[in-house]
Amino acid sequence: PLAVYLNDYQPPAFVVESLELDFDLAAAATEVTTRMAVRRNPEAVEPDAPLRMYGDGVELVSFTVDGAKPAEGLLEQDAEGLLLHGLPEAARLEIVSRCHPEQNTQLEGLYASSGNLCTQCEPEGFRRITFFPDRPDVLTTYRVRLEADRVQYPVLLANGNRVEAGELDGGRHYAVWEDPFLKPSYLFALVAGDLACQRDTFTTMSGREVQLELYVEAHNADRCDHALASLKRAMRFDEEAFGREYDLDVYMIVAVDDFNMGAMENKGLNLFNAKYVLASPDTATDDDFVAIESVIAHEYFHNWSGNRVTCRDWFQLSLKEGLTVFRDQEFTTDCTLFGVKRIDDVAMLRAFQFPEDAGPLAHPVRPDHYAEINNFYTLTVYEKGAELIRMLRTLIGRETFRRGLDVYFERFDGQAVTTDDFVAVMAEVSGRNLTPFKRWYTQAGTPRVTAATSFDGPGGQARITLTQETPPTPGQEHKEPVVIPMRVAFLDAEGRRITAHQKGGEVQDEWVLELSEGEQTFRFEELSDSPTAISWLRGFSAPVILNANQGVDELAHLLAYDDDAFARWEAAQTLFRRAIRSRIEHDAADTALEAAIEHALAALLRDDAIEPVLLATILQLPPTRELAELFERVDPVRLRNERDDLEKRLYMPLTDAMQQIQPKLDDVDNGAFTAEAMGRRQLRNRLLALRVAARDQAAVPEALAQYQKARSQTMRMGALNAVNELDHEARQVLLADFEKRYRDDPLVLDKYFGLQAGSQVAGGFERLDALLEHPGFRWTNPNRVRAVLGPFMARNERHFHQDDGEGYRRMGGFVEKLDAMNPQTAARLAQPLTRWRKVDTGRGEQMRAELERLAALEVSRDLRDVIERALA
Ligand code: DPP
Ligand code: ZN
Repeated sequence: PLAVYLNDYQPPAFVVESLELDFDLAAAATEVTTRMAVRRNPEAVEPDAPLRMYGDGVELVSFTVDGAKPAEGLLEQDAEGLLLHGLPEAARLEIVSRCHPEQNTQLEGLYASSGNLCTQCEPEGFRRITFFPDRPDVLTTYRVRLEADRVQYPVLLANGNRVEAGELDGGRHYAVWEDPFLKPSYLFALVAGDLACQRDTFTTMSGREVQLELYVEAHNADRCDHALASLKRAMRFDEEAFGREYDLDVYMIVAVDDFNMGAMENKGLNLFNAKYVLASPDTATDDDFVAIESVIAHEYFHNWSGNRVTCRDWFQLSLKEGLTVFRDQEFTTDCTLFGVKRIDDVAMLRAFQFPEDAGPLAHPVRPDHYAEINNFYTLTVYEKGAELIRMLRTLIGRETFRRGLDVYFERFDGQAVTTDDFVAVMAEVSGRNLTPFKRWYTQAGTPRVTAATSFDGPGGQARITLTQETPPTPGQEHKEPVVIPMRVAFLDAEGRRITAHQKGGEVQDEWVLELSEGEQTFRFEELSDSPTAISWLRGFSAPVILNANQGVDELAHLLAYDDDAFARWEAAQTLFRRAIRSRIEHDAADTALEAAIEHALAALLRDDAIEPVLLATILQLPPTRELAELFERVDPVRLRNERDDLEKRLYMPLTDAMQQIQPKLDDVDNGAFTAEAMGRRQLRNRLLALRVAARDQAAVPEALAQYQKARSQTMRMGALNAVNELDHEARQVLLADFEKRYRDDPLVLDKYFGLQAGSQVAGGFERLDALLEHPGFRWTNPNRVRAVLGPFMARNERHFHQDDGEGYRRMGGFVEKLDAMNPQTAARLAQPLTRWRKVDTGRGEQMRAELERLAALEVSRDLRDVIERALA
């Protein structure tokens, strides 16, 4: 496909001074009247350029300029929409157009879901509703009139404040909404439907009362409390931590069943995938509760980082997403215990973003070209983008960073800006030259850092030498060094931090070393003791792959004592990785190493002081997809088997120790939703799963009993997850019961689909067939499709990577089928196939063959873009 380039950016030829949209809503065909006042943009490059209005699948009914039809030849319709030539300095346009919500299975633009009408406009959905200069740097105020059948669509919502409503003849009614804030079209939203409203209020820090309204289908009205409580916590947090106050009088959230993304931050009217709203203890796990809280917060935080200050163009997507993920991570950390949130974020980055950054779809946090912007809502733009913000804060300090944010929001309020603008503010407030830092935005790939140390006895000196290198990525052969903040501490034999100073510096017990060259040496003097271990990259201070060549004893010491939760967890992860690497590379287990790991884990299980949630997290081995990154190419089936076998070997001797902890966790299913209660449940479920994996005979009946007695979804899923890899009757019994219990509850049914599709138990293809035949399965519902295809490709190595290629052909076929309905979701689900170069040659060639088969078909631009990059 043809690419769009950042370097081609030009300001819009026209500004839109105001916009009125009238919707005559119906599912089959909706007529839209668009009235806008346009004026030539003084910043435009060409003084007499035409006005570009994008339109995608929209029928043009009529068009007038200042009340008259444009003269012959002035209005041009092309593949992208409309071009209007010969406009004067200012003009009023009126466009009548038509779109077809019911036929819209792409779920971009205006579409129908569960009998309701709703919209998704980011990034380029507005042009599927009407003709408009649909680009994020065209900001205007909106007045929206909605008219619809009163019985079918009793609720009519749009952005801003409702200023008028009333009844009309013929069983119809209307509502008028005005949004006083300037916004780009991607933040437009409307909803028409039959929905129940749960209400609450929030008083802002300046004493204004805001109405909070959560709209769901009536049968879900009892699953809204958590979302509303989360929203209020997020609103308070943004005031307290960032000084940001809400601005409209009402904040609305609508839950939608069919939704491509997680949620959407439309001004004053968020639309949410129902999965990130609805929760009750019977239907949602603790993880679901936490995810809901973080997505609610994320979309709320966008009100400032994204809406009040928005992106100039889509290359700047991380301006709002990286910053907003950073903000929601801060919020969740605040609600969580003991740094485990940080560990979870790092685990996700490693399992998903690092592979992306090392594969054919690698791209910079601020890309410089794209063929389809839908494919750039990635872990790199979001999660790595958030790491960049975090590093900036580490480099300039918390207070300076906070001041910079204040300046940023104030200076650019109501504007569409760039990541360069953001960094420039941080440079200004800190007085630092951050130009070298900006390479993080423009260079793809995960930097590799090597650390070496030497010591000169107690009271002596230490030297740390750090080197860095970023591997080539598609289109970027040569990389420059980036600025890497490396947080380190020296630990003594009891695990206490050692003090020292750098030349001319203060005595400290922790440092942030700034590595900005290819290689640098840092010197420390007057160490108070001789270090037993070095705690590296504390808090995961930079998104890099570190090789510190630490010995097993040093890692065990960190695992036992490190006061940084990340570094403690990382010590265990490093040991696990080393054991796996040895098994794969030397075809044999390193028995001494594995014995040492077992010994360290045993000590951890005896440690009464460790927080349950941290223990649960540390005990978990890395997932296969992360381990695959250790190798050039690897057989994923073998890797999974070795991983599972390592888990079994390590924990078999520890089943007694695990059993002994369990009685302390007997009371966990108590309905409490504190971080502590959730952490204890997590540990209980982890121990159960590890005991099953370690073939502890007593564990299976315990899982059955836990399932039967469970009063919460967390404990029920804990039991199911524990037995899901067992070819055992218990598994079938529980799954059958679970399906029966929840077959009419789509969100819980998705869990059932995920368990079945993600299990490696024999018969994976038969189960796959059965799931697709299940009455609850619909190809048009992204959650359902993802629930089946996602876990099958992510966790079911045995079937997805079956050596005859059956798994690849099946998934390729599904992607092809889905692509005809929903290209955005299809392109996303195709991504595991793009990893063919990482898979052993025999399988890799079959994956590639499936991609080539798809490439030869007429596929969507979204899917073609992914496939072409994967094959390049
Ligand atoms: N709704 C998506 C998000 O919040 C895209 N903006 O990240
Ligand atoms: Zn976002």
